[in-house]
Parts: sequence; C-alpha cells; structure tokens
Amino acid sequence: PRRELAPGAVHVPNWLNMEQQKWLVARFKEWASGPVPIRSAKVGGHEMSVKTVCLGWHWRPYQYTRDAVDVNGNRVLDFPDWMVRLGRKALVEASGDPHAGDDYTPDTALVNYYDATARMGMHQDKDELSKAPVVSLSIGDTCQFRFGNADNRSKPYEDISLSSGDLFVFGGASRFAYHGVPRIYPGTAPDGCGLATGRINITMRVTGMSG
Ligand code: MD3
Ligand code: FE
Repeated sequence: PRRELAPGAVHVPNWLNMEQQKWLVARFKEWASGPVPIRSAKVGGHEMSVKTVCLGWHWRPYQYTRDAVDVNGNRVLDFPDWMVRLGRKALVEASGDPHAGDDYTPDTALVNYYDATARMGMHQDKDELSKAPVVSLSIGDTCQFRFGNADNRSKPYEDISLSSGDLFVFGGASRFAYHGVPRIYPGTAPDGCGLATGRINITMRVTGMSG
C-alpha cells in the first residue's frame, strides 16, 4: 500500500522485509568503517547531531566532491550497482508504473545515522544539480518526519512516522520541499532488523556531477 502525501511524495510503509533490513544494516557497518569513516558534517562551524557516510560522491554542506576533503582526503566507496537496481525498484513501487525506474541512475547515497537524541532541522536538498527523485529507506528506530512546503521552513507541514523498512520517494513538485526529522523514538526498532539502537536512513540521489 502506498500513500501520496503531496504530488510526487509517496510513502510505502514496510517495503523492505526483515532480511533486507538486516542485510543493509550489515552493509552500513562496513561503510561506516570504510575509507571515509562516518562523521558529523559541519554546518557553519557547528557539527550536525546526525552522522553521515557517503557512497559515490562525498557530501558536505553545499558541495559534492569525490574525495572527503573535510574528513581524511580519501575517496569514498563506489556507488554499488545493486543499489542502482534497488533505487529503480523503489520508483516502480512508489508509482505503480513498471517503467518508472528505466531512466533512473542514482550516483550517490547519503547514509545517515541518528542516535536517540539526534535531529535534523528543516531544510531543502538543493546541492544536487539534477531534479531527479530522491529515494529514502529507513531502518531501525521509528522517527517523526516533518514534510513541509517548497516556500519556507514553517507551516504548512505534515508530520508522519517513518519506521523500519519504510520507503519514501520524493520527486516532482516535492523534490524541493522543506523537510526534517524533529525526533527519534528510542527503542522502537523491530527485533531482527540488525540495528541495536538508533536509526539509519539511506537516501539515493542523482548529483548531476560529472567525472
Ligand atoms: C524530501 N534525510 O539526508 S529522509 C537528508 O531521515 C535528509 O535522514 C532525512 O533529509 C533522514 O537530506 C529525511 C527523507 C527525505 C530525503 C530527501 C528529500 C526527504 C526529502 C529530498 C527532497 C524532499
Ligand atoms: Fe534532506
């Protein structure tokens, strides 16, 4: 069952089964201790409470680079082919159109980790040069997710819960909507998802970068 919150914003609860969730958590642990270890990005001199590890391109506020110049200078891991296929499947699932994923080739994933107190303020994702959809996968603790409008970071917005296994696709008019994560609900992860504490969110993107 899918629900369209706004044009282009589609929530598919419980899309990933427990085996897929567990497998993705195992991959996350490898990425987090890979060539560019997971870290809190700095915005205007302040560290974000969320920790991020990147695949394909390295993100820091306002910029994508191949090398993690703000961490250790290493090149980030490649964006895996299996994740391209997973992203295409996600677009098919969210739209019901079997061809919706045909032209979709995400080149970057930002993988966020939230502990019990981490939050993400209302923001737009505008560092990508492409307006291709963003695919979001959640694993672990449930969060409160705030989905707003494209004009400003305050009302109107809608709060929903994102739980372990949920898919969310943000395309079309929703691609540049303000959004944030006001809180995590600790201890709500299902047994068997493989994450003892906290929340993981994988977002696949098309940067529009070349090289
Ligand atoms: C709506 N992550 O990484 S995922 C982010 O749960 C980010 O970690 C949140 O916002 C998280 O930038 C929210 C849902 C999401 C991701 C990208 C979007 C919603 C979006 C891009 C455009 C509009
Ligand atoms: Fe975002």
